[in-house]
Amino acid sequence: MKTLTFFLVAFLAISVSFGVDRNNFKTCDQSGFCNRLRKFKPEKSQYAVNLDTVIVHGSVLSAEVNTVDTSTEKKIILWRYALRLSALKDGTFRIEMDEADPLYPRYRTQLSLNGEPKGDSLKLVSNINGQLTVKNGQGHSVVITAEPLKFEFLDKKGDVAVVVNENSQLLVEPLKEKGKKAVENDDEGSLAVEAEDESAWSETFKSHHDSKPRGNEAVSIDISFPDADHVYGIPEHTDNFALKTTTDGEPYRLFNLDVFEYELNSRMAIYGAIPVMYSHGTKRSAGVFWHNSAETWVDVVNYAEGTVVSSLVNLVTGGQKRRVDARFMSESGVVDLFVFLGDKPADVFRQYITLTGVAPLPPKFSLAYHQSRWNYVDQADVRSVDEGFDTHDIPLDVIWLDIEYTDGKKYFTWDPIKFATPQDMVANLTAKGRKLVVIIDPHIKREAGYFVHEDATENGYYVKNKDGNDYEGWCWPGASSYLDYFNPVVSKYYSERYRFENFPGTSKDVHFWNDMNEPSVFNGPEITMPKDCRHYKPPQDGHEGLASYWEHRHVHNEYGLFFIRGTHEGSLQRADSKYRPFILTRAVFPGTQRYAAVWTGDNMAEWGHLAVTVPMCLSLAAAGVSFCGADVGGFFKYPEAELMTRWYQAGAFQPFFRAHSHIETKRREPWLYEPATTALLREAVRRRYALLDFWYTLFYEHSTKGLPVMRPLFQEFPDEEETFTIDDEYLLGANLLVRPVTEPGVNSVKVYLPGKESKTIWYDVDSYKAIPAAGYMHQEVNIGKIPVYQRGGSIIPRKERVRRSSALMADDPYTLVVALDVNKAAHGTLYIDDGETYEYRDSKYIYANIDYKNNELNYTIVNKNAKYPTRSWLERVVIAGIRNSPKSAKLTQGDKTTALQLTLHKGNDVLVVRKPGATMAASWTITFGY
Ligand code: NBV
Repeated sequence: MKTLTFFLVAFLAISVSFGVDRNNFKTCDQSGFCNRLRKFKPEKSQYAVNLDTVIVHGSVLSAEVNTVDTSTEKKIILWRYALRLSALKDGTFRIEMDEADPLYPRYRTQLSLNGEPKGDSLKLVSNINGQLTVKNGQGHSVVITAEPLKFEFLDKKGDVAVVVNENSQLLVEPLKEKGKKAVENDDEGSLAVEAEDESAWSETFKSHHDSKPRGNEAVSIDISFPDADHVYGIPEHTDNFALKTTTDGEPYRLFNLDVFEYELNSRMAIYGAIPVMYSHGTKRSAGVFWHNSAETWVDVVNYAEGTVVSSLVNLVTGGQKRRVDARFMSESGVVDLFVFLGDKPADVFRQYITLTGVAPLPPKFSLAYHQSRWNYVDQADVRSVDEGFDTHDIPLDVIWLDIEYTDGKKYFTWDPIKFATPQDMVANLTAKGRKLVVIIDPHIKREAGYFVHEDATENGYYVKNKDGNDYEGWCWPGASSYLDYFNPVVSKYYSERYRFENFPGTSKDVHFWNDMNEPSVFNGPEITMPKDCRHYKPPQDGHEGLASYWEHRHVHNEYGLFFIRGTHEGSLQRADSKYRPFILTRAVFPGTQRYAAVWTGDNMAEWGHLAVTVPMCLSLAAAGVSFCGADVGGFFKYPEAELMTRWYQAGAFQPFFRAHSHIETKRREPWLYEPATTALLREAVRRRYALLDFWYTLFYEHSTKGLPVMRPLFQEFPDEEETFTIDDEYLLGANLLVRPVTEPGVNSVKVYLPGKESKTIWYDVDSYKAIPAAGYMHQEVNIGKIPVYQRGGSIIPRKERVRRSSALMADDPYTLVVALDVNKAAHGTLYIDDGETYEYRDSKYIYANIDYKNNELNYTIVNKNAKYPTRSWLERVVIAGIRNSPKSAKLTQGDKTTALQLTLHKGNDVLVVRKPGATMAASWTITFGY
């Protein structure tokens, strides 16, 4: 107990000192493989295709690749590899390369793909002079140079869009047996592979020893993006959205880690790792997805950046100005690279999400406002916070409970004194349409009598240490072990803990927050699990010893995904798959979006941390995770009124909107500020609720079309170069441009309004004032102003009667805001359903097109057999940008026609149609007469 207290005090002490303790985390130099691979710069690639072995069948080209010793006349084969190039639907290719006959199987990432990717046709077009050309069904080709191996991916016009192994950094380190010199035989004789290096078999970081039982097994690949101005992606980092050249410092690191008090503008690893990268330039967008779950480092060289390094490299590339090169280096796994040929930003984002899956339609409450704190201390506290929102007329959908609700940090239990009657607490919330979210972390307290621990010990459910015994680390509960979710039996056991009977006090209105799932281990190397820990691998004949388990090193970045998959499964099954689960996760990996929303972890109440929420969420959204947000107000430290106000205003326009704070910070529920500030916070939350149906429609469309909800400007304006590096503003869907104020003490901010060329008009949503796009402009911002602009040509649904929770607004009427474009036309969509079940899958929803043109506004339900009997109706239509006032308007619905009242607000040219009263359950038309 003493050790535990000492440890926790020390831990909390670190957390109040502010600033990341860099010593806890490796630099590239301190990581054996990163250091080794960064030095690997062969003059030419050692890999060559054996042309006699090439087979093209269906959508796959397969061939043997060899590394060859060219130092002698004889050209001796050093090692053999199996290569596959597959053509996939939607303009995607995949390169896979593994050892032809590895000593043990090498790990292939298991969960990130949403099923087996669909193949396209692949034809061998030519095979001459050591070059193979293949073509997919869409007219993209790949030219493979056999020796040295190189892949050139050509767009439909025949221009090179992506090159792989241009810089000869393709590498698969062959597995070897310790103590024996690895020998590969071939027809010509045999050759010993390089002499043994001691560091290959063990590594030390601080006091942590990594036994590396399989030795070196790294993989790497380099990719060039000709014509690219920038590359983006590879979240999660605190850097700008457009990635920077790394050769003058550290590469970007992808290794899920609990880095508290993370630094800004850093390439250090934090909680999430998504190895997808997109390139963009005026000519095209392209992308790659490096499908690997081991620790990964990524180098970037942008030749246009003009650094010393890039100008040196310019010499190499013949001064080609527009080009970005990248290199992915992973500690283990196989070479598995998807290539996206775009050619627009929306195409590459979609190509990635086609592989890894969309975020399913979330329950509607989860898009509303969430109130969290570490911790609401007891039921009385929860009740008073809940009531506080009502007293102060601030809508709220969810209250969150952090780790202190448990009985001594034993998950799936409640503190018997502070949370003695959780059912009552939940009932009190649900009476107002509110929900509860409780935290479940992956560490399991090693305490005799705790059922999870007993079951896990008895049945061997824990991750094992390097010697094969249950691994024991330190976390919140003290001595802890970690369930091995890689074992399907364990995963099932874990999911079953969520059954209502196994977690009494919970109901369908209680949802889950999965924290610390990197996994965080306080006394582990880099605050995580040792890499030589052992995970389950399905038993297979002949697979013994090292072949019978995976090491944590192979699966690290995927651990958190297995964990949340279990939570998702459990949340579904507890209510017979009737209700949509809501889960929040901190660790991130490709595919996470299929199960959970993501927040950006332990940020700080500082302006820089507010600003970074935009590039961080933009980058996650491009990498498939649209449901993203940051702790509103900042986790550590206390936000003074101005910062708190600006953070609420920003959060109200980001997908996941939750206030959260550290246990040691001053309480900060909105009414604890001066009344003037409380009013501003209230207003920000109310603005979120007014737009909730807009958000819900965007998420519905994400689930059907796969495009990010939060978008960089260049996704919609791909030819406008100024937008390529803008990451302090963004679009929600295609039509709402948001430029949150993230600077203190300003009364004006610079806003870029794109679309000059196409004569786009933007409407300030507060005044409906039309602003023709002309690039940068200055926007005045008093403390109440949130710079948000609606794109001309769009229609956005709103609900103006804001109530205590979103559920209470379900039947409320709509206001439609029609913002006209230069042609006096506009289009929008609206999605309506019950907000929480899966019945929409049986047509119990409404999806409508709303179109304004030729003096007519049409609401047309698109799903023909729509069976959702909404009671919502049309309360108001606002038409912005109308010059001439129509004299009359009439509504036609079914066989009924009604005359409507109109008011024109001159100056801003806004026409308001009052109370049309049409039901939203059937199509209607409003016709304007002149
Ligand atoms: O569970 C406590 C916190 C939580 O409030 C926070 O949001 C997480 O990111 N958790 C981390 C544990 C450690 C915090 C120092």
